[in-house]
Amino acid sequence: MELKEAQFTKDFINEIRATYAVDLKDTSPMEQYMALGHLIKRYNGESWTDTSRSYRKNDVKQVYYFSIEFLPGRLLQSNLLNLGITDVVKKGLKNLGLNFDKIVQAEPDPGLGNGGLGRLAACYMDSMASIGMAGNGNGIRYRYGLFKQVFMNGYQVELPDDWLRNGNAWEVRRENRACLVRFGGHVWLQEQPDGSLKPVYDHTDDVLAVPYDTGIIGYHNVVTNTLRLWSAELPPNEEQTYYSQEQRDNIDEITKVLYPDDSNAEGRSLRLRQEYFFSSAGVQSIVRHYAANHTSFKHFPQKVAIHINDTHPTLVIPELMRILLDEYNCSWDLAWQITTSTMSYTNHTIMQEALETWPIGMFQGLLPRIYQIVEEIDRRYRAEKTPVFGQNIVDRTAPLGHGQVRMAYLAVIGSHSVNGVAPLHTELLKKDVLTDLYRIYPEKFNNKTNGIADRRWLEIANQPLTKLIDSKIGKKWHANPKLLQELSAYESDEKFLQQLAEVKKINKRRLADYVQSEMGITIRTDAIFDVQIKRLHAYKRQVLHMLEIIREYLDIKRHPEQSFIPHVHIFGAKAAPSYHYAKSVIKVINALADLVNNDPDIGDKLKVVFIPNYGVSLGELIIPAADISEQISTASKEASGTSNMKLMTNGALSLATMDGANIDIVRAAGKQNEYIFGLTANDVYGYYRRNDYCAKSVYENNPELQRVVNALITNMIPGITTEGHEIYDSLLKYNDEYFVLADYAEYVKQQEKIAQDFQDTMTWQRKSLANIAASGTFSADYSVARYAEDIWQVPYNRILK
Ligand code: NBG
Repeated sequence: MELKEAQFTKDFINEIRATYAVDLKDTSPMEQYMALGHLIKRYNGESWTDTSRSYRKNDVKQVYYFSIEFLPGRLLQSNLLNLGITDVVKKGLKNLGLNFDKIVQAEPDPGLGNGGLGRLAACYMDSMASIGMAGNGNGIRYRYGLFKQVFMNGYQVELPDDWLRNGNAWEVRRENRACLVRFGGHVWLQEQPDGSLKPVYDHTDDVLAVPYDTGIIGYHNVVTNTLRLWSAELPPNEEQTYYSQEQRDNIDEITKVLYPDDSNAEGRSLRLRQEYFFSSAGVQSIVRHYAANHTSFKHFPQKVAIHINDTHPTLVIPELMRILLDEYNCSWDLAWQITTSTMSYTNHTIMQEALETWPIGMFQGLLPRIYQIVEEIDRRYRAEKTPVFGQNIVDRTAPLGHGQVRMAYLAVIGSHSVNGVAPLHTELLKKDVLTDLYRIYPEKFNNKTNGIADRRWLEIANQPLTKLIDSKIGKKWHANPKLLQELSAYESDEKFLQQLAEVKKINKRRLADYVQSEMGITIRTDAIFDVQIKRLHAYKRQVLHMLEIIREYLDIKRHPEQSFIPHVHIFGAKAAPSYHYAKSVIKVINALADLVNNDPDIGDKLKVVFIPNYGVSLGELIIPAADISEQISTASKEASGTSNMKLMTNGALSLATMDGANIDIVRAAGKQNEYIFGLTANDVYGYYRRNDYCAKSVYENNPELQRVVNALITNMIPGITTEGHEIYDSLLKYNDEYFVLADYAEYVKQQEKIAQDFQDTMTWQRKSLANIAASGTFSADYSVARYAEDIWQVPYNRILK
């Protein structure tokens, strides 16, 4: 948008006065941030209205991306960037004597997601708007985001994240678009005068779903899409109904907290209520919007695509069926045809425990009408498929089985497309996790490799690098990130490689300053910054990284005279509060950090930094500073990974197993530019098949490994008696479920190679450059373009191949 500095300063001062009734000099950075947010929202108001109007007027097909998590990160900088007014606003604020960075920091980072899944949903929102696609988000407005993590005596402690305390500058409450969501009660079918059956409800618990909309601004294209998050409230008190405190609490609870767990299906009925709540409210509002502009539902799938992001929103399937059957008198066949042509589903994990199931009793009690519909879907599925595929396979895959409602199976059966998030992951879905359903519906399965929001991870998070790239290849890559490939032309340009090294230094300095001021740890910026940032999970193997630190520590202690390339190990990770083992790993790494960081024999050769409360904003600080990107999951377990892509774009070299999208990164940047080690997915499946993995014999055959693992139980690391034993036992007593010991030797070899290679700055920077240049292909712009073409069948404006 066009904006003159004088206009901006005038508007900003007026906004401050109108909102806070004080002079600018008396405002806090939080107040300045809120005023700025409101002002920008107002500046963008017309574009938002115009976008919705034009979608309506042209009857454009719309995508609705349903996700129980959205992890957008702070919005101020990305909105300024996408509107193209960053410089004007920065200059204006500076001339008013304000500190832009402080204002940026005042914005709370909405923690409405756990990790990759939620962050991906947010990246996709940004990209859909940026390529000019009519894409809407639909989720939950949690009152409290993911817990704030602090460490006390090295243990993780969870504090509430009160992100709405000062209000939310970006959202608009739309009470006039609220709808009722029904839970519980009784339902029966009553014959109507025309002979049809209609459900009658009795004693239901009704909840009012109120939408809060946030404009998602596209990159330099005057498009503003909508992210709609629902909040649960008391219904209007029409019939003078009295609500007990318990009923009020029950309603409040629905949108109070995000489940702090991204892999285990929570068996709690509150989670199911959350899922139905936002699925139902979302579908109701889509149908209402559609019905206001169309007379027949026949063409609904030509106008609406509903995407199910992991299993949590699967109830959109029976909910759309319910509305079409009960409220619009569609026949079952027509309703089913409309529903399946509208729905598509992404699976995000191969971990069995993450495929949600609900006990039928609980499901039926909470959602009686929806259960009737699921039962009918199940009955028809069995009737249709048994004659063709046989009883066994149909029993294994039907929506109802073993007393459970099986959400992933319902999602596959009720959708026209099922995709994995990296080529290996999609293959494993076909071969293993969903193999029976793949036999029945091979045509539904396809791959859509994940992507990231390059503009956030480079232009916002890494301005020094952005400037350097722009100076060489111009700015066209901002809108078409594959053009980063043009940087390859500079691989032998030593001056450029030197500049690249300087940029990395600046970013390392920035992180080092943070670590110094927040944690009191001094780290040297000429050390290798070796970064592992992701949720804490056994399969992601933070333990393997931990063993390497013990090895390095023991090495220096035994040979203090030997030269050692300084190494800083940086972690960011939250553990689910109920995930005991993960919390023990945090404690051990913190204890190890205390030992290493305070040992005078070690000095500044080796440092361990576990930065608390990892999230999007800390990612923006850590990622640009990384030399090494640790992507060391057991092969076959990480569906894709996305921090691997962000780190690559910022010039980090991957220390990685051949898992998830690491495989694609290696293919894009070249194996010689990464550090690859360990078992492949085939190797892992081979062990499963033969059942012959023996962690103990790996241990017994490697004296160095013994020394390292024994450190967990020999009091070398103070304060971890039980936690050290737990990890030790997981490796040796319980036969090392995630093959940490099997991969140890190769991992160490790669770490040694890294230390060697790091000394040759030119070669290192050449590898770094190869990663940056090849990373454009992982932009979410391309990922959503592929979803648009292959799955959603919706148009978009920007040409992306
Ligand atoms: C996660 C996977 C990651 C993947 C993201 C985004 C869940 C359930 N899955 O590997 O573990 O990158 O989804 O697809 O959070």
